[in-house]
Amino acid sequence: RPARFAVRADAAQAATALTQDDLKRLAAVRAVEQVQSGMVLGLGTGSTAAFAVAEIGALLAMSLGIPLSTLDDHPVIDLAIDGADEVDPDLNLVKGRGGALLREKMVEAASGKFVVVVDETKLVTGLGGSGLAMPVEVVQFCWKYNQVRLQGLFNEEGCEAKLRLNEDDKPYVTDNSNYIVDLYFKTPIKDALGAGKEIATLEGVVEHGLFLNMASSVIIAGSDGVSVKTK
Ligand code: ABF
Repeated sequence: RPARFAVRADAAQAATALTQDDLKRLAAVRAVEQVQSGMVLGLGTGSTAAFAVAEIGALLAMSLGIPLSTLDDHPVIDLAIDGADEVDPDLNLVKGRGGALLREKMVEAASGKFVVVVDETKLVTGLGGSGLAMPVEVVQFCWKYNQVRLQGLFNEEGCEAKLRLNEDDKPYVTDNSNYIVDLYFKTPIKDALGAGKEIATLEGVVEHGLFLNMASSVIIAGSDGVSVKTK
């Protein structure tokens, strides 16, 4: 007789084993619950923010889609939703591994509320602690000079400053026609606020990826569910 039921030994596991993309989508969907009719939104880049954009698109699909604007026309944004590369316990962030740090910082600084959406892999005990890049956008002119100066600021943290390259070994160029010097720390940055200030004093530095005291809340999706941290 043909079987009427199939019991799969891995069924329970299959139901709970969420992929990293599932987690990103969960965090993004939770953030979009804060979107209200008539709001001006700031939308970031990256795969997690893309889930938020898709969700908002789905909400608006019955009408006209999302009308796009600029800070010139809408200098005040109600709510920004964006991903991050690192989140520390005080909700300070490293952003910009995707290369869009300048525009993201402009949009998020203009937003009344900035909600960060991440999966749990982005949590660090201190910024720079993931061992991955903390980007600094610099003008192309004499970029090596600034690479050396940036590395010099963080000798104690064992920092290595590298020009970001494309796969063809040519420099990565940002959407504002600048270069990126990525800082790799061996230990977390001791004083992120001080570090941000020092980096910003270097002539030729356009922006850095430390987003400090900017996030209103962080939505974290992990294997235990979705949690929200608010300052
Ligand atoms: C943007 O996308 C960037 O600031 C950050 O570098 C990146 C995070 O991407 P993902 O959500 O794909 O990890 O938020």
